Amino acid sequence: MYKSGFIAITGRPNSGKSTLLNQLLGEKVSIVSDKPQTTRHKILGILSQKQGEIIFIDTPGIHKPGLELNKRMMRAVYDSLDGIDLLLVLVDATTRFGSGDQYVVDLIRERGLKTILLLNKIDVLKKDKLLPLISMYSQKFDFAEIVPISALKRENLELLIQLTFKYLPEGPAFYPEDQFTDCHERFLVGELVREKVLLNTAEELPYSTTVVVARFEEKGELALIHCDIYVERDSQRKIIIGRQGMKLKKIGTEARSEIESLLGKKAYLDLFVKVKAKWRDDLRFLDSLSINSWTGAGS
Ligand SMILES: Nc1nc2c(ncn2[C@@H]2O[C@H](COP(=O)(O)OP(=O)(O)OP(=O)(O)O)[C@@H](O)[C@H]2O)c(=O)[nH]1
Ligand SMILES: [Mg+2]
Repeated sequence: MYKSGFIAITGRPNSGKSTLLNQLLGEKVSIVSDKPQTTRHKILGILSQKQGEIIFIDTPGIHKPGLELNKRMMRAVYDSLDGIDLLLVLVDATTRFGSGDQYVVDLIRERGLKTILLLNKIDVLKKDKLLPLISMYSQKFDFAEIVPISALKRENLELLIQLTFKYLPEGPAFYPEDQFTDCHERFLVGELVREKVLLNTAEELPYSTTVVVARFEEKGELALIHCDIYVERDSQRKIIIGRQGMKLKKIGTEARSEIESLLGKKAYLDLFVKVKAKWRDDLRFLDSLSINSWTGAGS
């Protein structure tokens, strides 16, 4: 019996959702960083196996939104819960249960979806912490399963895939077998640049940065790419550029190497850093950043 269905991956920022998606697929479709609120959109990852097709939806971390950007991120979370067959909730098992976790539990209760709880990062968890955590969570909600995993070290991921198939309905494949995401290359290129900015900056900069792919042109064996990195203040622009442009150069080198493996060709990458005050509350600018607005060459 061939099965197929949609599974959303939710949880607090930094719990490891995007790491899990990438490891499940064996492909990098969603950027990862040690900074919270890395993922800002719904990202589809498609896993085709003999038994069926699982369509995973990576989502932004659940947080209380203030600015318009954060409201839209939370809307993406709620949207992704509509019509799914199963919910995966990730918890960073190494952090203490707090109000943010309660917020997640309340959301799950409210939705009443079939839910598997994943206690992530067990590779760095003291063994004696696991059982108390499982018993605490099982009192909070009637989870279909509770599975300790390490997304990073791929512990229990095969088991997780088999378990998820158990909860999927019989159905046809929705995507061609070799397709592993619905994201356009142009979008992924911008995300890879943003990831390298996140990895090379600290404090409020990751939150205040976004990337716009202004040019994406493939000419035979070469990709010509021009990205604008937006920050909110001139002081932030200076930090990203760094002394004698060294930081921007490092960001560019790191991003280009991954872009080249993504596209399977040489890339010529131009990065510019621009200031756009309060862009996170600018409705029109945010509209222009939405995945659906990506059109043009290569998309
Ligand atoms: N030790 C350990 N670290 C992990 C594991 N999974 C993820 N991480 C780390 O946790 C951090 C956050 O990972 P992400 O995958 O970006 O987390 P996320 O839940 O997608 O975060 P947001 O997109 O911000 O909501 C990164 O530094 C990962 O390397 C794990 O199993 N073990
Ligand atoms: Mg993420």
